[in-house]
Amino acid sequence: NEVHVIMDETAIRRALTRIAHEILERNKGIENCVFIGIKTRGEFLAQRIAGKILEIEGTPVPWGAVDVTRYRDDQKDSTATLTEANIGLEKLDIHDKKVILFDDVLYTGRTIRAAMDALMDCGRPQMIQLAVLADRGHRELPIRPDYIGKNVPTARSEQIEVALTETDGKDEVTIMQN
Ligand code: 3GP
Ligand code: 5GP
Ligand code: MG
Repeated sequence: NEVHVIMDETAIRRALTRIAHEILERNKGIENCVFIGIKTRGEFLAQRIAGKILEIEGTPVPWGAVDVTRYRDDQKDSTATLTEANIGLEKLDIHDKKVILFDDVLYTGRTIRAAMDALMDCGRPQMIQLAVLADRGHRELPIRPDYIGKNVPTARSEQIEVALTETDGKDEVTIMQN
């Protein structure tokens, strides 16, 4: 098993800073935007980029997380909940908002489809955008990310491992050839 580091701590920090600026540029600021991270690691990407935007613009962005495991197309009992994070006890209001979804790795696109399904059940966003730390290709649905940390061409047999400080004690993206 060969393991290669494709993003170290510095590369991850720079990519997230760049994405924060790209989000601000594309949306001409951050008004009316809500960040939603797909659990587990997408949640921390949403939180970190919200933190960077607070530093850059001085504006807090409402952010939360969604667990879509039970919403996937390979599950029968479909329910998902938006969990509030930095916005007190109210439910994250996505109605008429520009929702930016965050995930660590984009692969087939099925998780994102499930997340969009979950969102639509909670309100009607004005728009949905997608940010991912790594895009490994192999889409099975017509889904493309708006913000990409790193494009990582992979074979299906390869596996990307994303370590984040919050969950894994360090920031590192590696690729593993099985
Ligand atoms: P995440 O919840 O932080 O995204 O899906 C559960 C975890 O398993 C994911 O963590 C992800 O990092 C890891 N994982 C690795 N390979 C795969 C894969 O091919 N499919 C899915 N669904 N998860 C994977
Ligand atoms: P998709 O639904 O696009 O096929 O897969 C996306 C989801 O599965 C992401 O939330 C991601 O966590 C997980 N995933 C798919 N492939 C990989 C991979 O190679 N590495 C990691 N870390 N996660 C993956
Ligand atoms: Mg993920």
